[in-house]
Amino acid sequence: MTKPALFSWDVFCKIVDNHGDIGICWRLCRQLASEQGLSVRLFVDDWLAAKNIIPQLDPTIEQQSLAGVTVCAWPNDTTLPSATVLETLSCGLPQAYLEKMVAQQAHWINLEYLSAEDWVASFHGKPSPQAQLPITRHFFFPGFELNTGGLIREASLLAQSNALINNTSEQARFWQTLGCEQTIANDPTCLRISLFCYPQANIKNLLESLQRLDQAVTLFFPASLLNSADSLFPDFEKQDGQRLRKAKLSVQLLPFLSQTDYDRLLWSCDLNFVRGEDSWVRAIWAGQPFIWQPYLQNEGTHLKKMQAFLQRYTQHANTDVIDLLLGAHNTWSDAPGHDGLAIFNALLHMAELKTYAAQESDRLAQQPDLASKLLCFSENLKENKV
Ligand code: TRH
Repeated sequence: MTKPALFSWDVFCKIVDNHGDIGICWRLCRQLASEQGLSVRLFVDDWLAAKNIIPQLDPTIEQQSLAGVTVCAWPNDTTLPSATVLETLSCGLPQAYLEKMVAQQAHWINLEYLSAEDWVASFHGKPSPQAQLPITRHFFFPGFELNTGGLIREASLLAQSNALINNTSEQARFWQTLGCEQTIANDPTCLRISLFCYPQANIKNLLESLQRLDQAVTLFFPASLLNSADSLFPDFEKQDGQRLRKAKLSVQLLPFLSQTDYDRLLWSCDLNFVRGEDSWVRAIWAGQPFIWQPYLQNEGTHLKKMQAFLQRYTQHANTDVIDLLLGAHNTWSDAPGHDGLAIFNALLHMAELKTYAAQESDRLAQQPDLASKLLCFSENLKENKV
């Protein structure tokens, strides 16, 4: 069997639920192709679900080239592996494909879930020899410290965000593409909040906190997700198909945005509610205050994950900022003993939270990004340095 070209990568993505799996894979594949010059094939099991994140995808074509990436249907028994195979989030690889990987001595890396917990650094990069086949799988853990796999960040991301925030006509154009220019023009000083969360989030507390605030607020809400807007905002007056209002609080319903426009929304809002994994990382890079809701897990595991992140993320904060961030996160995720006023308090201190969020975004951006670390890791595998 001929050996595959060294710069060719296969990435595997199974869409379990929501948009995180494909969101992460699509972003990473584009970056590996455009910034690292790799030839990348992305194998996806569910094309209809993938279309939410890759709208150009034509589900009737088995293999297509999009944004420099070859997007492919799940491999069949004749598919030959590339030199490096990236399984994502332990999605599993087809048996026949795995056997060919052994024959071709392909390198096998599994990209794990992001967590700020202490154990991550000790597991990152570790080999896991397989009992059934003479091949080794390697764990690659994203993370917040230098001794982990880092965070996904495109080379020009922070520059792009600064360019939009500092250019009022670009900003206006962006609001126009969302159909929100009138909302923004009517009250340019209103507090802008994006809301992407799981149904269990403490939305009742958020709405009460916003009503108490002595400031107009616009909430940008992806109407295609979560519960229907009617059940979330039952006593709001419908202004038109896309807008609801109650006193100083407006809700702007949004369609599911492209990843690029979703980034722009995060950059343009004063506060972002994010969830899961990918939107969480994007909110960090946005440099705006955010409140993250972890993906719900049994026995409160998600709350442990949240505490680990907050402990790490607030390492350089003063006690006031620590209290504000911990309080607001605990209330949003309904952690035991949370303080009913914590989100309101956070809303009263947006300037301090903004300064801290910008500082942390810049600080974390000093570290190498995940794609660069992944490439470096795979080079070390080839040279038997791992
Ligand atoms: O959709 P999620 O809840 O995904 C989750 C998590 O990744 C979780 O860890 C995982 O176990 C589960 O999936 C299977 O949240 P996440 O990770 O933020 O992914 C959302 C993606 O959708 C992200 O790439 C941003 C993108 N997005 C848009 O492109 N447009 C939008 O309008 C919105 C709201 C999101």
